[in-house]
Order: sequence, then C-alpha cells, then structure tokens
Amino acid sequence: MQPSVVFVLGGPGAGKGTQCQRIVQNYGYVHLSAGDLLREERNNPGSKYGELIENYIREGKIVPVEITCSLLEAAMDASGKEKFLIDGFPRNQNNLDGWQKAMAGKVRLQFVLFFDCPLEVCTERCLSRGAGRSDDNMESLRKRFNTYLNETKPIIEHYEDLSLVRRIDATRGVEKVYEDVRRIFEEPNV
Ligand code: UP5
Ligand code: MG
Repeated sequence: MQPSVVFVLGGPGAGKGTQCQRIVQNYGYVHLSAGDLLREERNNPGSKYGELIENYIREGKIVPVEITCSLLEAAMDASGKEKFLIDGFPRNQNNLDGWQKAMAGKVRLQFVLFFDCPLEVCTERCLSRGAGRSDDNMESLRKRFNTYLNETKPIIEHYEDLSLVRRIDATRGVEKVYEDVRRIFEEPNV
C-alpha cells in the first residue's frame, strides 16, 4: 500500500506540534516534525550539517530541501508505518519542488491541515513556551514570520488552488482547536 501523508502548516507557534500529538493518540498517524528532525540532526555531533542548520534556524530561513527531505524519508522508512503527519513542511517552493521530485510518486497526499493564527498570538505563544529554542526570541521570531508570509503562505495558496487545504481557526484554546481537527479526521473518506 502507498503511504499517506497529511501536511501540517501554519505560522510559528500556531500549535502544529501540540495538535499533531493529539492526532497521533486518536488516529494512528506517525508525527514527523521537520523542525524537530532538523534540530536532532543539528545536535548530532557526527553531522556535517549541524552548523548550517543552526544558522538557518536562528535566521528563520528555510534549510535546503535535500537535507530536510532526506531526514523525512529516512524517518518514514524507519517507522515501518503508513500514515504520516508531516509538520512544518513544505515551507517554500524549493521544499515543494524537492518533495515532488523525491517523494510524490511514493506517497499519497491526503490534504493539508492549516492552522490559521495571527502573528500576535503566535508570538505570544512562542515567547512563553520556555523550551529553550534558539529561535524563540523577538529577533528570530520577526524573521520566522517574514519567511512564513513571503514563502510559506504561497505554498498554502498553491494547495488551496488544488482544493486540498483544511483550514482551522487556531486562535482558540487547545481543546477547542482539537474539536475542529477531530471533525476533519472523522470524515468518512479520511
Ligand atoms: N500552544 C499550542 N496551541 C495552543 C493553543 N491553542 N492555545 C494556547 N497555547 C497553545 O505550540 C507553541 C506554544 O504554544 C507551546 O508552548 C504550546 O503549548 C502553546 P506548538 O504546538 O509548539 O506550535 P508549532 O506550530 O509547532 O510551533 P513551532 O515553533 O514548532 O513552529 P515553527 O513552524 O516556527 O517551527 P518548526 O520547528 O517547524 O521550524 C523551526 C525552524 O526550522 C524554521 O523556522 C526553519 O528555520 C527550520 N525548518 C526548515 O528549514 N525546514 C523545514 O521543513 C522545517 C523547519
Ligand atoms: Mg512545532
């Protein structure tokens, strides 16, 4: 069977990771956060990409797709599973092109789950997260947001044109947001 994929997109701190954890508990998906995979690779002393990844993350820039896509593919293979939530990817045209080239023939894209959340709410969430991330500071957040607006929004619009986007109002509390998420995953054809 062809593995199936849901792309999970939204601004920095919109709640992608939080909601993915819940989906995993109820719907048997494997959660793969591209950001988490990149941070793991950065922390691996044997990696030749550590410094590059850290620089990109602090600057809120998007790491070249060859690196991200191969981490995603390796994690998919290693899981031995067939349903994936790919969180925080594809974030720009380079990501989309690289994914299409390497993966489009191997997996089925179910839909794109879009957590829509304004800048002020996202900023507040990131600044109060307290996870010690090197990009949770005002300066990096401004850059992350610019990248999101200039590069990721057009990717969401691309999928909107293909009628593949399921938009969720992510400004409310975690439970309320998850009610809407569940409604989507309970649909008969999902
Ligand atoms: N929280 C969550 N939901 C809430 C709610 N409904 N109400 C109130 N609080 C809520 O949540 C963020 C914080 O808000 C948490 O404290 C949470 O408790 C609270 P989280 O679920 O972590 O949000 P998420 O959207 O996952 O935020 P994250 O910061 O992870 O999003 P980013 O997209 O910015 O980060 P990511 O890790 O995906 O990417 C980081 C960087 O990696 C990028 O900027 C880029 O440099 C690089 N990257 C690439 O280069 N390529 C990729 O493909 C992916 C990443
Ligand atoms: Mg996240």
